[in-house]
Amino acid sequence: MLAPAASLGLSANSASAELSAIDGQSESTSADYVLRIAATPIEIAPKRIVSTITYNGQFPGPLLRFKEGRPVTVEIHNDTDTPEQLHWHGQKVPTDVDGAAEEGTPYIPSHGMRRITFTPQPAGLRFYHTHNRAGANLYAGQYTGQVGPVYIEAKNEPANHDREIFLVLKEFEPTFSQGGDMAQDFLPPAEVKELKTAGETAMKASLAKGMPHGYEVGYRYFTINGRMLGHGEPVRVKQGERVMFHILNGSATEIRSLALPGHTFKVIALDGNPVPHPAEVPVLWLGTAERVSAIVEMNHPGVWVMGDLADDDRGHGMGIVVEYARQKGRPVWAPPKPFHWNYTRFAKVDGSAPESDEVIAMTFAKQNAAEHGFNLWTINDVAFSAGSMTPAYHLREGKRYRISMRNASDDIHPVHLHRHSFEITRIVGKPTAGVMKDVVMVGGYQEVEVDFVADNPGLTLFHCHQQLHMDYGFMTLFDYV
Ligand SMILES: [Cu+2]
Repeated sequence: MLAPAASLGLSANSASAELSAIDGQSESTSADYVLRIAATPIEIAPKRIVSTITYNGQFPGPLLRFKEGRPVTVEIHNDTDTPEQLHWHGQKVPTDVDGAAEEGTPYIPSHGMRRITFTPQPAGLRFYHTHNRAGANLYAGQYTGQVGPVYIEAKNEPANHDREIFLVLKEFEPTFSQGGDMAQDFLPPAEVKELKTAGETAMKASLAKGMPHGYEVGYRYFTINGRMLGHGEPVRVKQGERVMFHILNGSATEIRSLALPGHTFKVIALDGNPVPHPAEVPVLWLGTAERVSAIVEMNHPGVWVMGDLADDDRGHGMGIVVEYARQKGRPVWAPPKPFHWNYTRFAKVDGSAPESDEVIAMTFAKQNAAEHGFNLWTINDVAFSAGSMTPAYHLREGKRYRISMRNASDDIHPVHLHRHSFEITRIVGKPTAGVMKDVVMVGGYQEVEVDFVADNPGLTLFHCHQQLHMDYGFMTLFDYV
């Protein structure tokens, strides 16, 4: 799948001066990986071909396998008319590599390229994706097919499974609607009355003024690994096999679920980080950009649909067939029993997190339809401005910070911190410890606390990973003093 740089005949003059300045390497040095950003057609089902922007002409982008701590050089070519950012999601990398304009990463110039060298870390399931703002443009940012998985092998990679399969969940052909978002109640209920009152009061006032609901995004097609349900290669398994699924929600905006009738998922890692207490669950829930690594023991022969719980989304493609050897017939779907997705299920038993040195308090709020019909999002009443890009929080290296988040909206926000991992320390009204992540879903009118150690100096972006939310204000910057 991956062509070594040399075989693509890269000429010395294709490297920009800027690149030489960044990594100081000679232009004749071969890159370990080459990624090429371009608009391409992709076939998501027979004769159903969508136009999107991809990495190397395929969706998902090629799986990049790195070894923890072994430096790699990646050349990123941009064959589009728009300068691009490629973000190494979930990795502890410097700001000039991370792939966020807000942190000062240089753009990959339109019809140009950047060559970067970095040391992959930490081990586990990561990914790469565009970090461009899309705003009202549904052909930009992560609405496109610019998503690909990364797997960083640990120095002592455990082999507790027979094989591994990567699944990337992704929708295509987005459109706007104005009906308000559908409520999802898969998180344990833990609404804070004061937050609910604030959110509902603001919404009522806006609607009373005659405002419509702010725009939401819906999709026509749903895929796993770029194919609609029934139109890709099935996952072919044998009875008794232990299959490790590495699952990535590559959506721009959607929270996804996944179940396999008659089977359970033993969750081993969240966002690539091993959990202290692996546990079996009947269904997985993944906010935008979240990853789950889970082992399924294949002990229920048949031909099954592994799919999203939402009938409509599954009916429009969000699923993949799992087929046991020597089994025939139509793939069967059956919904699991109602189940609450709770990160603490995988947390330390009776463990407590270290004290933090400082608490950063944040309240998230929505101003309904306030910006040209789009909801405007604020953190402590401030909507992030791409114009000023002023860091709002100043960190000291080595200190442990607690971000105490209060969500005064009914939406679930998959909140993401760049270049650092965090530990969930309080959720659903209870203290917890040991679950390390880089995205956490903050439920409607709920509170979540996460701790991180400031161990990677430089500008650091914090934002909701829902593209509509991050593009309309839901973002802030940390810097180190
Ligand atoms: Cu959000």
